[in-house]
Amino acid sequence: MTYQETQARPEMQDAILRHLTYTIGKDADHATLHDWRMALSFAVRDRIVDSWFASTRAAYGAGAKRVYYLSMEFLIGRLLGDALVNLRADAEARAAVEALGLDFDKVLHDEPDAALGNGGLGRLAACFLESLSTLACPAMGYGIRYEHGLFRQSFEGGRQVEEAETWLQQRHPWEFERPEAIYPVGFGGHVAEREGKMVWTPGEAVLAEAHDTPVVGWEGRWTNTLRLWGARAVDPLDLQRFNYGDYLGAAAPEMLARSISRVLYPDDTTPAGKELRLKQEYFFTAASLHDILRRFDSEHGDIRALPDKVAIQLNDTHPAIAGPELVRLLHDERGLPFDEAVDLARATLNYTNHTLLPEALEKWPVDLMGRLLPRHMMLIERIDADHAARHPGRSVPIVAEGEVNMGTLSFVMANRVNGVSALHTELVKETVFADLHALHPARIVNQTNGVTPRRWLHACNPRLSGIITGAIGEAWVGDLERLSEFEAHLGDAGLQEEIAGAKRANKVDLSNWVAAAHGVSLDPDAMFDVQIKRIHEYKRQHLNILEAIALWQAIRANPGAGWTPRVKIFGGKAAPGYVFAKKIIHLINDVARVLNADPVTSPYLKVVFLPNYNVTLAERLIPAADLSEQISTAGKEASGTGNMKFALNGALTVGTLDGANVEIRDHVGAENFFLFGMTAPEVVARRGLHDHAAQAIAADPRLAAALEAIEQGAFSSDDPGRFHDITGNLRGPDYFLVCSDFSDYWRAQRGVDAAYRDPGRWTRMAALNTARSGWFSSDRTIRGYMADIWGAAPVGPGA
Ligand code: Z2T
Repeated sequence: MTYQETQARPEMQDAILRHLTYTIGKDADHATLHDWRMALSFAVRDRIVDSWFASTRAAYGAGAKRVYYLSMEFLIGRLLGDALVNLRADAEARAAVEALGLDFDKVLHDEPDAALGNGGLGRLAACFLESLSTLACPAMGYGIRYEHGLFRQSFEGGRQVEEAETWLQQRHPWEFERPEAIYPVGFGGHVAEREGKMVWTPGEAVLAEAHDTPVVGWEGRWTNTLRLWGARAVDPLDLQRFNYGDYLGAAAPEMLARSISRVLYPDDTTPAGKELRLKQEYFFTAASLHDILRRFDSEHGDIRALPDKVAIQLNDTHPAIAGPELVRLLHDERGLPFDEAVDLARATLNYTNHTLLPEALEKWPVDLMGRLLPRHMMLIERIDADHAARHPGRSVPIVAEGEVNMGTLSFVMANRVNGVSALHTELVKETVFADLHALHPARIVNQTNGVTPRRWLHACNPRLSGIITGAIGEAWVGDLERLSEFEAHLGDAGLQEEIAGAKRANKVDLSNWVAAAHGVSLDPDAMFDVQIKRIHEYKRQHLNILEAIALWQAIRANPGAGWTPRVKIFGGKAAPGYVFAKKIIHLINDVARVLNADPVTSPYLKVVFLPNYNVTLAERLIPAADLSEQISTAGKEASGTGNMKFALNGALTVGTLDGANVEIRDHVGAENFFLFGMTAPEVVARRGLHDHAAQAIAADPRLAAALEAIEQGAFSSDDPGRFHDITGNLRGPDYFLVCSDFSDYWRAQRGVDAAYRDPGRWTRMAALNTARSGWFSSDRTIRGYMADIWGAAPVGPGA
């Protein structure tokens, strides 16, 4: 049947067939799953575009203040399902796709997962974009259109293997190329004084080309733009070389230019320190600021109004070069006096800090900065001298020991600096920025992270979402604090049964998927205990696996003791250069192999490490989780956001008083949270004991036996010494205090077991976690940024 032959059909079905025919150029009889997914995506995109234009017009019409979110990372995941949910068109689309004879879920799962980020920082940026649209705040995200996002992970013999990720290999239906928004970005060259003005003549230039993705908010009321820059050569082909027959050399300029947006650096909390990385940072920051000023100029006359009409958020220090670049644009290019340029830039810029790990704070060698960005290096030195002059004897240097401290630069150039949880913000004031905080006591503010409830409850957990809506109506989806109304219904035994049934069905779904995708069978009646996040010593996946080993030994010693069946599920990637983290992955996989093959213990304890953890896998795991592992060394996890997603979906947390765990526990109630471990000040004190690990091991025979089992090769009989680096570290420096927190973790986990053995009690606690997690919506976070940092207001009609 051809498009032309058919008669009237429902609108969505018609739109899908129209796009299949005229956009994809395929006949329904020969269309592949991919063709259908494209056709549906284009049909959905059409509807978003209507809302997009209306929003753009409304923002211009109101002369509204714009918010710009500059981020090296946007961990978006899939877009189709989310867009359908936000447009309230998911049921309609399902019906249309099924009427065309297709499996709707298969079509959705055909979409690649856009992983233009490492972890929490990038996923937070994606949640913020969705909330900015939901709240009708005129905003734009700016980032890099990486050709290759975060690497794909697989395991070979238990070891992590990395492969390039290729999300752009297929046509990407969500973006619009903007050939009219192309800016040159310069590097290198020299600076000369001409008629009293400093003029930078770059030695090379690349083009930044805009690619726009509309981001639709809840109910399609408002749509903002994510603008990602791709790098291209100014002259794509060196004709002279081409004419000499040097075809490879002729394409070299294009290859070199494109390398800037080729690949996402896979390091999460440690800076890459590579020249290409600094180029990426300047590339997207310069293009974004150029674009922002161009838009400002088209709407407003006087550049002095910039801070009234523009608020720029720097997501960590990655775009910190925005400070000197904005000063350069205002002072060098527009002729404002230096002081005024600095003040205007500072009134416009804000900076979010995402980590306290000292090794994570970006520093660039002065000679590299001076070579790549000579004018910026001069401006940084002048900003530094200026700041020092204003605070004689007390100032904190931006440039010291031959390096530019990007955190200090960001702080000095920001109107507001924010932490991402209450505890983290206090620690920011007391540690990294203590001296700057003393000079600028009003600058640091807190904005505790949040997550979008559309993706992280309503879309990924339709069963629980439906139960909540059945009890309190559906207003909670756009106003998550209304989840508190759910609590009054929890006394209803029928409702509790429904909640337990939904969790159980989610666990069956996950088990079926794990069996099909990985050939591992899980028992949906066992407790699903989940730790999913980047692999890092401070996040302490090794504490979790040590507890698994100790538990295995305890079950073996007394199999009949009434153990609570548990499946420990791990997911997460290690930075390719982080050798210790990769060892932890290997250890977990080796332990899993031995434990799962043990006929005595495996009915009670299994361990699985699912490869290639990403947003899509999180959407499968979180609704099926009973227990959320949030076990970082106190003071090290700035906030965490997975912790919020789990609580919202009715998983109980076993966790330390770290990051936003503190606030989660305050909200859900201490009696509904399994707390263990030292507090942040106790951690600092404990580290002062030179033999803290040895003391802890001597005091806990379970810990001692678990370490000995690893050392004796119980999990690596082919290579008993394989994990000596791990056990040696734990017995020695143990900087993250795995040993010192072990006994209390074990105690808390046995409390978890006891609670799980009482299903009524467990379901009540889980449901209270859901009902009391409304505060963790990223809508609340964005309202906070709008009020306390940006001075931005929503715009009608979305308002
Ligand atoms: C990251 O995901 C985070 C911090 C970073 O510091 C870098 C990356 Cl890629 C430079 C995380 C924090 O570890 C986490 O606690 C927090 O919830 C998240 O950022 C969002 O704020």
